[in-house]
Amino acid sequence: MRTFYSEDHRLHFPQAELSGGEFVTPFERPSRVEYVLNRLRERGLSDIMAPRPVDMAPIRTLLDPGYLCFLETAWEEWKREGMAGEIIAANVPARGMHLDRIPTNIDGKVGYYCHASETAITSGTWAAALSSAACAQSALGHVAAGADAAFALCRPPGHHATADQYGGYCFINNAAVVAQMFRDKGAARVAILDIDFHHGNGTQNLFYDRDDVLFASLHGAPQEAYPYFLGYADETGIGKGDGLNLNYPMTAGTGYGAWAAALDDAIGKITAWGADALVISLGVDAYKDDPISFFKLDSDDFTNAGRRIGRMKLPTVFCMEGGYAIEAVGINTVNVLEGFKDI
Ligand code: OKS
Ligand code: ZN
Repeated sequence: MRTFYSEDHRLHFPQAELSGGEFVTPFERPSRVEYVLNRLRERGLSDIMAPRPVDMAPIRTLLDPGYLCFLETAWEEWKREGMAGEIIAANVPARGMHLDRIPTNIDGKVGYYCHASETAITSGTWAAALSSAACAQSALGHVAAGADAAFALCRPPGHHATADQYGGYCFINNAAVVAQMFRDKGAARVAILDIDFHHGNGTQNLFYDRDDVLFASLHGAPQEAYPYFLGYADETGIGKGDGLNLNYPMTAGTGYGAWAAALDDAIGKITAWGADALVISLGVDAYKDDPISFFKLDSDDFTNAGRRIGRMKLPTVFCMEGGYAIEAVGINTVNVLEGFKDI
């Protein structure tokens, strides 16, 4: 299986993440990718290529123009305003306020376009987010040209990003862009299966009312886990998208038995629906030692999950999402890919 990877991910490396009331070195850091690359090579998956330049057209189809313009210019405006540090949202529109009037001041705009303040923007964030999307797009191109599957080693990740909000370390929803491009290239029904520990709120939002893209997500229950305000089982889609949003929230301590049962249920529904292409939001933070998550999967369980996904025999694009148990991120990610190939 070919991997698409860009060194430009390094351009996004904030000094700080707001966590537990302290500034800490971000969990989502450049070295995560090095562990995945090393493991790919160690296992002989050394077909690793740089992506082609990003294609803005499908990104513009899916995302809000004001949001894209904000991401492109935020750092410049922030500096022009004399702000000393990295961009961190401090004021977001809350209950009882205007949710749709965009401030002109950059500090206000940051709040408008952000849904979670742990995520900082720096000078290189936009370039890195574009390089991440480019990896996803090239992986899609490889599969559209006839490969069974491809792996986009995306960084920063994407599944929390909506049409007009960043957060949860995500800026551009790479998996959503791939799904849209599968559609544009003629796939009638595209399924996105999100096995990251966190609910893919951005992906859910983007396709909630659509009948051409099914979204299924296995995640920590929103009462207990970020993103807290979305991801309940009764969110099933709306209008013609009704029935095509499948959430599997699970409680703290969930192990592979219950998790795999949810995975099999999702796979069964994707198959019954008749998907003809598949996008996997591949986070490995369901791992037992992940520092910010609470499921109990072992490394071997990721191989098994990959096997189950492979049995669908669909053209598949894997997009890297989360996973922060740094020593194990490479092993767990590559285990999914190897299980998939194995079937
Ligand atoms: C809040 C924790 C923020 C978690 C962001 C989750 C990022 C992730 N202190 N998403 O899949 O891994
Ligand atoms: Zn995650």
